[in-house]
Amino acid sequence: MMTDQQTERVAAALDAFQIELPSWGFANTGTRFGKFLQPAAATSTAEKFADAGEVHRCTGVCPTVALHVLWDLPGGVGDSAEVQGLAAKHGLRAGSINPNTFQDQIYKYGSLGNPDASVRRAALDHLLDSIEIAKRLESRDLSLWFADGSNYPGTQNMRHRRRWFEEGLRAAHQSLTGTQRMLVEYKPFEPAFYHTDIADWGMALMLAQSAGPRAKVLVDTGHHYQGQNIEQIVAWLLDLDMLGGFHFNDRRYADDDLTMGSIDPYQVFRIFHEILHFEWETGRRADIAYMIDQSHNLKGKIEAMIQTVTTAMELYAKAALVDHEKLASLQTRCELVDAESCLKDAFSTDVRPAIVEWRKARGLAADPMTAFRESGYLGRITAERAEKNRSMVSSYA
Ligand code: LRH
Ligand code: MN
Repeated sequence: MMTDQQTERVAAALDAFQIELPSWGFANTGTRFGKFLQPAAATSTAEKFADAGEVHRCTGVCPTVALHVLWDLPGGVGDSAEVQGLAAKHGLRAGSINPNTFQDQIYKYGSLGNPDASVRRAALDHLLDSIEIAKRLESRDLSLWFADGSNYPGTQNMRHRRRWFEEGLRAAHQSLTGTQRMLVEYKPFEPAFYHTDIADWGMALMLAQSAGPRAKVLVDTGHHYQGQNIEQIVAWLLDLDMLGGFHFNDRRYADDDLTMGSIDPYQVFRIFHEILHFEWETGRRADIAYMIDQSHNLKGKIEAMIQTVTTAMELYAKAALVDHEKLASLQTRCELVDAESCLKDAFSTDVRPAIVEWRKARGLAADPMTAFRESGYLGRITAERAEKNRSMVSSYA
């Protein structure tokens, strides 16, 4: 049973908690072995905002939607006004803007890291367009992931590519204004399988620091080698004031993009703990964008998103129950077992009743999944979209 004081701590934590939904999480996605089409899947940007609006209606904590420029604004800057209208229509705001420098044929040998200067220029121009889109949508974060790399030893000069990335990111940074930030995401491999130009947190950190003060590092939980201590990377970036945001998902093997907390919920808890302990110790809120980055290949896309958001709330609430004062003194006195128990006790606390109270007190549905299932929303969109989705191709090749 939780104490009143614990229930208040959960409520205070959730009042400050928000997590951003990826527009692409509502679309038909798959693997290189194909994709299984869902009749209710979203194909248009309007449908993605509608589905995100439904998730926000049911959960109350995801008022922003991450947008992928080529997928959600195929018309580029010119689509900004329409997208702004869609966001307002569904009680949402445009979130992080994700340029796409990996799909176009010109990017075969890379984008900002391509030996061909005209391709590097084209990639930079796309980043500058994306920054303009962010300005028009009043969205703060430019979220940068580059597929750049190579597949075979000796085929590319990795030093030259490092310098081209430094030049490109610096040039993009110069056109950021106001409170805008650029978040540099790293990934060890895929689609490149010999070297990736921004392969780990250190490379992302150094490129962000050389780009300028508005550049921070984005941690995608799926972008780590097996056994890597992600919360230690988080602790370092926090302490260096270089942690800009997260792409949450879960994995067993590689960048599996499974639903957050489905494989290793304690991993997410340990990450949230490092952040909340940092905020307790410094007395200041870490300026972090919590975002989801998943592809729901088999689960119903909206249900998977609601499941993810409720899991994120539970793990964040559990981390808010750690007795930071007690822990700090136990750490100083190297009382190992009792220190560890501070985390395990919090993690094993059932916070769900407190979260239901929190929801009721804010006029939200006690259980988001039930609210969604009883809303008839899925039936409606299935009827509207099934015909269109049936005509889609499902094969990879
Ligand atoms: C790359 C990545 C990146 C996105 C994409 C959808 O693996 O994590 O953040 O652009 O997934
Ligand atoms: Mn990501």
